Amino acid sequence: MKNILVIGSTGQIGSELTPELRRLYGGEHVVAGYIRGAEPHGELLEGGPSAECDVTNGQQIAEIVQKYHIDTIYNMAALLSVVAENKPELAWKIGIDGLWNVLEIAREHQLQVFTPSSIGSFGESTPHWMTPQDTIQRPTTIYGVSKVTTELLSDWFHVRYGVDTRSVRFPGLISYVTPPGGGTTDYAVDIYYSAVRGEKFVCPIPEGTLMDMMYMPDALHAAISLMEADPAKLIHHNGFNIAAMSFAPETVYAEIRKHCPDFQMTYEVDPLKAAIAHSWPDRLDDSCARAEWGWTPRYDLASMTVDMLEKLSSRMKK
Ligand code: AKB
Repeated sequence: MKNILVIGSTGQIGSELTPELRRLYGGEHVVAGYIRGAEPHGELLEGGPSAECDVTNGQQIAEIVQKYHIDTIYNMAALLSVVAENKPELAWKIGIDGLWNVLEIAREHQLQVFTPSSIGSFGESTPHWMTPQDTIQRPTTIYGVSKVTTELLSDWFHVRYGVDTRSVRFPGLISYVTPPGGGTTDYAVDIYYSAVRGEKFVCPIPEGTLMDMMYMPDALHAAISLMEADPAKLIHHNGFNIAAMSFAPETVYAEIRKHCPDFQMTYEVDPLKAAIAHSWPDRLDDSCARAEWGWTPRYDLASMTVDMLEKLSSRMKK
């Protein structure tokens, strides 16, 4: 039986990943790690053990690993791209110094580690259409620089010390549970909130800008199935391209209007978000993930939109 620590359990992904891991492995086997000021509440607090766990504090992580006999860490602590650009030192401290702490503890205790990478690990010079698994990675954001470093450092700990490190490059993630906050792809979540509230949506990303996106249930499924994958079948370990859908603002707007015909959208482009979005791929080629560990997404834009609108509407009525 696995004993799992989720670092960043109250964040955008952690707040849904932790309950899903508890459902699969049992509540008592999954520790929700949080930082002061972002304590768990409700199901996250009640569904299993929780512990203060600042990724920049190696001693704290080591104590939790020992206390709960942890064998697996999901290291979800990170700043998203726009926030990182405004707080580069903090982004590095959390993303890379924090990762170093996690990997060192993993080396000592031979733990399995998942640390997300992102479409942000690519840059202008990357082929934008059907971006290959192994290609040019010269990002121009600190977020991207830290994600490439995450992939390389995780690979290095695997090759040098045999640590079982694994990761995927997440697209923009869309969910009705915890709002993202500070990413370039956040508009693709915000647009659903505006539609359900009956408000006009002001889009910060220019018309025609394609980016990979994914519904949160598929993202959770990707992380967990990669961690469960047979190591003998893995050629890559870190930075797997995964893809589900790719769209521009006008495409998701048109899809939402099929269900909310009065919904309106205008553009007020944010230059930083537009520049970051422009440097990222339009569509990833995820054939290595499909071949090596059987990755397949369950949601496309149409099925995600039906589910998002239904779930958000019922949450907002409560
Ligand atoms: C962001 O926009 O920063 C993230 C990402 C794609 O990594 N959602």
